[in-house]
This record gives sequence, structure tokens and C-alpha cells, in this order.
Amino acid sequence: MKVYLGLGTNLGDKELNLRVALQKIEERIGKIISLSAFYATAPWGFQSENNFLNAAVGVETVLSPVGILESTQRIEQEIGRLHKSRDGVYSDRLIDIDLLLYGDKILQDESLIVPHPLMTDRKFVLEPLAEIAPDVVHPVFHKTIKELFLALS
Ligand code: PH2
Ligand code: MG
Ligand code: MG
Repeated sequence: MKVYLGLGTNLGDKELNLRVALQKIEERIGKIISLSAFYATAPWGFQSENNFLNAAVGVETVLSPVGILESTQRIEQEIGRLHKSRDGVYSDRLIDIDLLLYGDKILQDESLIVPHPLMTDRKFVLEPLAEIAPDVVHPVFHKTIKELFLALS
């Protein structure tokens, strides 16, 4: 299955955090098919003096959505993420890895909603994703990633 993940970091050596996460993704989730540039972005949805580095990656995987979630959470912990955002309040982090798209599957579980419910509101997600997957169709909105990105910017 072809999946897309979004990565973000705004603490420490951000480029290194992304590189370490990407290596672990390739070792444990699957072959990296496509990788965006690293985008410097301002914090969205909360105040911080620490800007982000964001990227998107396309991976060919045999893991289930929950398998991917468990793997990305483990990688986040290993890189040193201290705590998850609680009650929708965001905070600075060493690494955040979000499952954006799992093929064209639509999943609504308690612990996992795919496509990522906020991805279409976020330029820091859609810009890198539009670079590597412009023609992929969002299974809920039936628009391409490029169309969704242009609608936002
Ligand atoms: N992630 C958030 C909240 N705000 N802002 C930017 N620029 N980049 C992010 O990755 C990000 C954010 C929640 O995961
Ligand atoms: Mg996130
Ligand atoms: Mg996350």
C-alpha cells in the first residue's frame, strides 16, 4: 500500500531529527518512494518562538494503518518526543509523524482517522505533499492534493 506521512519538528537539530526519522521509517515501515524538500514554516495553531521544519514522504508498506501508527509513535518516543499534544493544545516537539493518507482508504477509528482530518487546513502539510503527490486524489474531498493546496494558498 502506498501511504503518505507528514513530518514536523521545531526543537533541537531539526534537519537531523527529520533524517533520523526518515531512516527509521525506511527500516520499519517500508521503502521510501518519494521525499519532499524540508520546508521552514511558522508555528500553526499555537505560539512559539521556534519555527518548524516540515516534510512529506511517500512510503510503500505492508503494515496496517494501526501498525503504522504504532511504529510512528515508537519512533517519536525514540527521537525524544516528551508528550503528545493534549486536548488539541499544541506544543514544541522534537518530532511529530502523522499518517496523512493510506492509499485511498477512509478510516474512522477512535485512535486513528485517515485521511488526517486537519491536513486540508494546513499549508505546512499540503505544500510538501503537493510537491511529491500533486495528482493524488483526496478520498473524502475528491480533489487532487494540488487543487487542495492551491485552494488554501
Ligand atoms: N504541527 C502541529 C501544530 N502546528 N505548525 C507547523 N508549522 N508545523 C507543524 O508540523 C505543526 C504546526 C500539530 O502537529
Ligand atoms: Mg501533527
Ligand atoms: Mg502527530
